Formats: sequence, C-alpha cells, structure tokens
Amino acid sequence: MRRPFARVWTGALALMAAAAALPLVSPIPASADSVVIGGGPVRASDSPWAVALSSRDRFGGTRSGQFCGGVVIGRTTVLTAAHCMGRDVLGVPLSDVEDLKVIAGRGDLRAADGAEIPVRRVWINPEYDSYTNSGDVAVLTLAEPLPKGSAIPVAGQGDPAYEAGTAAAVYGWGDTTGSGTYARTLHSARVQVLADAVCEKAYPGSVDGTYTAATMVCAGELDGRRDACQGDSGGPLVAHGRLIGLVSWGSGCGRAGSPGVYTRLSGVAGVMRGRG
Ligand code: 4AZ
Repeated sequence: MRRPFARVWTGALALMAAAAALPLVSPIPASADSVVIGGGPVRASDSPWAVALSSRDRFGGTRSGQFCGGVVIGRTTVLTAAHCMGRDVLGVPLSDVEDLKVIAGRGDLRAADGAEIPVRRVWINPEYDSYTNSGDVAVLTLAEPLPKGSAIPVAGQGDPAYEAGTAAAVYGWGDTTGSGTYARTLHSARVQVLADAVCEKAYPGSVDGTYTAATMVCAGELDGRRDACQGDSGGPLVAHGRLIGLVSWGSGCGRAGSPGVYTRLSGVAGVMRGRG
C-alpha cells in the first residue's frame, strides 16, 4: 500500500513489532518537534472518547499493542478507519487477528490502567475505496460497555463545525516526528478545518489518494507544522466538542501544502446507518 505506516507493518510483521523504535520509512521527515505532529501530551481523562486499537499478537506488547486510533460514539460503539482493518496495516487478514481490543482510559500505553475490551464485531464500510481512500470508516462493536460519559457526539450534516477556519484538535498515539517516533502517551494537536479547495489542489489524484469533499475533511495549517501522522489513523478530529473526522491519510506529516485528510463523518453517516 501507499501509506508509510502500512508499509512499515506489512513488511515487518510480528518480529519488528517488539522493537521499540521503528525504522524511518517516510522519505521526508516532518519539520515538527512533537506530536501527533506539532502538538503535546493531554490527559486521557479529558478525552475519554479517544481510544487505542490494540493487538499484542500482531504489534507486540511494548505499547499495549497499539496500532491505530479509534473514537467512542456509544458505550459499545467505536469508530475507526476502514484501512486500519486491512491487511496492509494488520499484516494478515482481519479474521486472523484473534486479540483485537479497544483500550480506553489509558493515556500511557506502558501503563495498565483503564479498560481493554475485546471487539465483538467489525463492520467495514462496503463503500470504502482503497484507491481514492473515500469512505474510510469502520464500526467496532465492543463485547462490554464503556463507562457512561465516554462517548462524543458526532457532528451531523450542516453542522458549522465543518466550516473552513473552525478550530479543531486531532488526537493520537502516532508518530510525533514523521520519522517513526511513536508516542507512548496520548497527544493532541490544534489544527484548523481548511477549505476543500486546499486539499483538492494538494490531492487531485495520485497513488496517495484523491481528495473527495463529499466524504473527506481537509485539516491542518497552511504552513504545515501541526498534523496527524502514521499510527494516528482512525483517531478523532474534534471541533466545537463534536466529532467531525477520523484520521485517514495525507502525504507525509506536517508538511506545508500537504494537509491531513480525514473521513467526513457527515459524509458516511448514511451508509453507517444502513449497516447490517
Ligand atoms: C498514516 O499513514 C497517515 N498527515 C495518517 C495521517 C496522515 C498521513 C499518514 C496525515 O496513517
């Protein structure tokens, strides 16, 4: 696949999973100094809806097996990116992953606090297109409910939180440098919702994907610096206290002219409602 994170895990499989530091795969390191890219650590209790997806079998135990992010939208319902459930990320078909879990209430992946809840069911958006990256969402149903107050509301169609210029924040345990430095604690970066035209220009169609305004949100800063990165995929983009996006893709991390691209929740709500 095209995403550096995916390429790392695909080739490496479980052997590499145990390694503390992953090799640099992205050709151009981001300029930023700290997370997600250009953010900082946050308390997990302040964002209980930000969860980690884990498989120790696939990714080793050093960081609780974290490999993607997720977002709690109901006590047994977690959203993530469809591509996080794919072979390019997991290294094997999803059906071969026997210990897929959601980790909630744990900011520090080396700690043992919070809850680890097995995933009972996975729905992958049948309209997900791995070439354009459109419709990059999956719904996980948990075996047990998370505590009350864990869920974040989802911004519906027409919500002003989607408007360009809106202040937003992205959360994750992913690469903080663009060079394979995976965070041990939950980080967040402030970004802004950018006009669709910015991403339409940046991503008119290439091996990375094609920006499609109906199903994607463009966010970051015009001069780069603050962004999501490898390992943040599936995690939340929040504005006005509501979920507007899931970390999906982009070209590199924190680069001027290459904003982050997120799954637009209002754009996939219809297909999610109809899931069987
Ligand atoms: C990834 O590979 C990825 N800068 C996630 C987010 C971004 C780029 C790549 C956005 O998971």
